[in-house]
Amino acid sequence: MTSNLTAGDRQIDLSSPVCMGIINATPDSFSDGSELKLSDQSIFKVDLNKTLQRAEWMVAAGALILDVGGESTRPGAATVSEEEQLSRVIPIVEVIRSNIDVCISVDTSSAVVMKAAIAAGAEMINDIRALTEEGVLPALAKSSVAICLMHMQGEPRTMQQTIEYANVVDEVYGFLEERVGQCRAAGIKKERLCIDPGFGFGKTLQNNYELLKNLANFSRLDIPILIGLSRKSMIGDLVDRAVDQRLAGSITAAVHGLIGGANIIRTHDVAATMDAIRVNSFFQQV
Ligand code: 7PJ
Repeated sequence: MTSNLTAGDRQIDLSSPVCMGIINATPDSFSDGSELKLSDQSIFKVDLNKTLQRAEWMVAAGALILDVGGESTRPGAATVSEEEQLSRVIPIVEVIRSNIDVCISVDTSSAVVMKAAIAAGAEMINDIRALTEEGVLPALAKSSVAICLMHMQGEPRTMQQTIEYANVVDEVYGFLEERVGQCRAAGIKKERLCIDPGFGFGKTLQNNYELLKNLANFSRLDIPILIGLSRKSMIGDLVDRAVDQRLAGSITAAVHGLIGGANIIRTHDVAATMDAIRVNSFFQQV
């Protein structure tokens, strides 16, 4: 499938896979939030200069989308209030919007945060709850932003405690198919959607690799596929390394995703992931 993703006025060419760089604005985010914190403050407040620098660096390395998240969704994380999310995310969206020409995605499940993010210049919404929260579907139907629908079993705080699937690939597929149907019924054009099996979100190690191995199944939905594997436990559990030492494992997994037809790779390591995309794309063409 070689289509475009429509994100507001922007057309993102997916004839070759693209990178979504992760900009976390959460204090406990396991990979970069704490580095972006103002060093002399005990209360978490993101350093906008450092964040902008990171964003510029990711775009220079080839990211076409930057994903800004203010709600930590790592296993065990507590929910974050809308007010707190707004105070973390909106200044970042504004500073990126006024300095860099890139598609800004905001990682949220809240209609209030979505509306504010779109008003501040976000062109994509990445929702780990796939637009299931109150008021979200109609709010996005009125907009023109791109949308990522992700599968999750349970809620971040408890999702790794009880995990149950009869057939993980079929269940995730069925869920995403239903959510795509709901979006289409609300009047959201197919060109604005992408789907994500949600690696690590209420899934065992085995479940994650079954999904990765069977990623090509999801292309039957004829919607671009986004995957987020970067530095996750599904890598760490196999290589037994700290989060910032999981690059080789993450790239290996990403390449399997590319072979399975992934169109958008969500990553902390844009330069290395772009290299993997280029090598894999050439390999596929010869
Ligand atoms: C994902 C995400 C993912 C999408 C996070 C982390 C945890 N959004 N947000 N897909 N993961 N769409 O980055 O490790 O896999 S937060």
